[in-house]
Amino acid sequence: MIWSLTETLPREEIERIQLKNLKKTVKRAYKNVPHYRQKMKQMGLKPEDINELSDVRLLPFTTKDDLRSNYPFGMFAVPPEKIVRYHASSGTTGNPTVVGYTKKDMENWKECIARLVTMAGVTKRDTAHISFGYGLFTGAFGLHQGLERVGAGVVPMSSGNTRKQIKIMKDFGATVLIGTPSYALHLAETAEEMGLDPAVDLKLRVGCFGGEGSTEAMREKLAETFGIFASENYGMSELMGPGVAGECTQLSGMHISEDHFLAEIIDPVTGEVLPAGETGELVITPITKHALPLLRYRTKDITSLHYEPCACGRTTARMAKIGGRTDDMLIISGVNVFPSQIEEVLYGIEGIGSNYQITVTKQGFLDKISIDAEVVDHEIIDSLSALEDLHRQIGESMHTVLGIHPKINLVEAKTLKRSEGKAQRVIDLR
Ligand code: DLL
Repeated sequence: MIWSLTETLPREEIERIQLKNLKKTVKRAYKNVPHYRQKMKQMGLKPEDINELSDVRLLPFTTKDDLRSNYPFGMFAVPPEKIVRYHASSGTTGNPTVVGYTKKDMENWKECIARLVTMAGVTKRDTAHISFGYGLFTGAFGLHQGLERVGAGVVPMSSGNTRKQIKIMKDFGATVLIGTPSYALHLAETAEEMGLDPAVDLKLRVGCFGGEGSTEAMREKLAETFGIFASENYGMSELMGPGVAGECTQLSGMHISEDHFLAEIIDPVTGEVLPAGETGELVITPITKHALPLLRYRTKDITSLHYEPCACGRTTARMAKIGGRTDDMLIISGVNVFPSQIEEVLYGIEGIGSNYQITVTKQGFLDKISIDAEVVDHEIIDSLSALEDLHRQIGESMHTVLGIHPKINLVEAKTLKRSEGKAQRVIDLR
């Protein structure tokens, strides 16, 4: 099923809409965001210089650092009274990246999600169980409002409390599961532990997963264990949240809502635009955003773009699975974590040394992160209660900053391995 005929327009028509929307976005950014006006002036560029789609290449790139240095609302193009929603995601250090939405942005967001869930086969007859965490993360609210737009019955379960999730899914007869693929696998495992066969005892028929990468093997496992069609979705808070791209039943890449997002692939080192089909860093210009009109946002996600029409009837470009990132961001069960945030917390705590080690593992299907930190203060080392206080303090600070609970191991000074060259702070064993 196709939600909007826009998804099936001939290529020239899609590009005509993209150019119209791009021009409006550049004008909005230039007029209302000092950061862009200044950048474009420095480059000798005016909004009127954007006359064809390929002129997007004339525009400056935007990075997470730009959002960080304009924290919280410096990149917004509208006054606060126009904002009806805020969300945020992890910044590399210190401040999170804040995003805002106007009423129109919210309408567009719902539309993009309605397309994604329809692509996966969701209809108004479905009951959708949302196991993304509700809060500043865009995942839960994004899917929630788009599913309502389609008319599905939404169960806003949020994350955690896994056994209760299974009971509610079973009792409410959920037919659609929304969440990260790793948590969905954990749900399946827990259902089995509870003596249930997820494919028989639950009524699920579709899963819309995303927020983190997953392998084909994970998809097959999800499809088989729950007896569902499992689709993958891609998105990013800065660009909208979920809603940027998603898979149809052909499973041949994630369709991008191209009337809302102009996608490019660049060489991450030179910044040069690469031809269709080549692998590089995904750069996206959201072209209908009013609150936060970003130009050429560097996602740091590695993928490729494919423009041949899909057998499903859609003509929109498809992006391949994300093959990795160009930076060191870790995704721990859907939560973005930068090693620099961990370092900042540790360096702010008295009695902790400058050497630390982050280890990421998989326990069952869930990601686990542990942090080894050296205690350098001898008075603390000699006192059990001081050690416990320190342990608690680090745990609480990590939770405040990262939104997750890493396992903290306090070790004696000078016991962690020193590197001779670049310190390898992160060991990812997943
Ligand atoms: O994860 C938005 C989202 C929520 C998408 C729910 C889909 C479903 P952020 O928290 O800002 O936004 O994280 C964005 O997550 O740059 C990718 O590195 C990663 N990511 C998101 N979806 C996928 C995916 C949401 N399908 C960052 N495959 C992105 C691989 C993904 N990585």
